[in-house]
Amino acid sequence: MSIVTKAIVNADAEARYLGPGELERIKSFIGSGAARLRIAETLTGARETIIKQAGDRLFQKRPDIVSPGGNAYGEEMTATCLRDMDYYLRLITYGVVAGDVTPIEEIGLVGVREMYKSLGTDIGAVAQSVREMKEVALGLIASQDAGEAASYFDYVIGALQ
Ligand SMILES: CCC1=C(C)/C(=C/C2=NC(=C\c3[nH]c(/C=C4\NC(=O)[C@H](C)[C@H]4CC)c(C)c3CCC(=O)O)/C(CCC(=O)O)=C2C)NC1=O
Repeated sequence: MSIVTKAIVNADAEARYLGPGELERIKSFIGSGAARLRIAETLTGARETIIKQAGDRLFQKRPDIVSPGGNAYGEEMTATCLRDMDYYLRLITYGVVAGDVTPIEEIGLVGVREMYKSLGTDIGAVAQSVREMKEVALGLIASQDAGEAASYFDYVIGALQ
């Protein structure tokens, strides 16, 4: 749900007009709209490059992951690892467009700790993969949009620590 819909649902539940705080949040949401759409377009257009380069950087720093006995060892497992990175980048574009991290949390972060634990995946390394995607992405995003873009990556990184 976008923050506009959310505010309307809350206000209507109390049969009241939108309050100053709600209007302020909607104003900020609309004010950042052009930047957020630019960011989402860049991330979407460059998704293959971002995942490929970030994956290379991750496996260079953590060769153990793709070595025999590693969680992403072998072509199929490496592909699954890169797929998870693609999932997180996609969810980040949802958050960017919505101006809200709730979709990222609900789709990709609830229960994720237990899930990776049961898969024997080092969740810290998944966080590192998102950090690498952030670094690559920030190299492609206009500098005036970098802060806004970084905040969504940082949210995911924080939740995966
Ligand atoms: C959109 C929300 C969503 C998420 C997040 C998700 C994650 C997810 N990652 C999985 C597996 C996996 N995830 C990884 C990922 C990695 N291993 C590493 O060491 C690296 C650190 C990392 C890559 C950065 C690997 C290697 C597997 C396969 C593990 C196995 O089958 O033993 C699985 C188990 C089922 C499967 O193989 O598809 C799920 C459900 N699925 C979802 O629907």
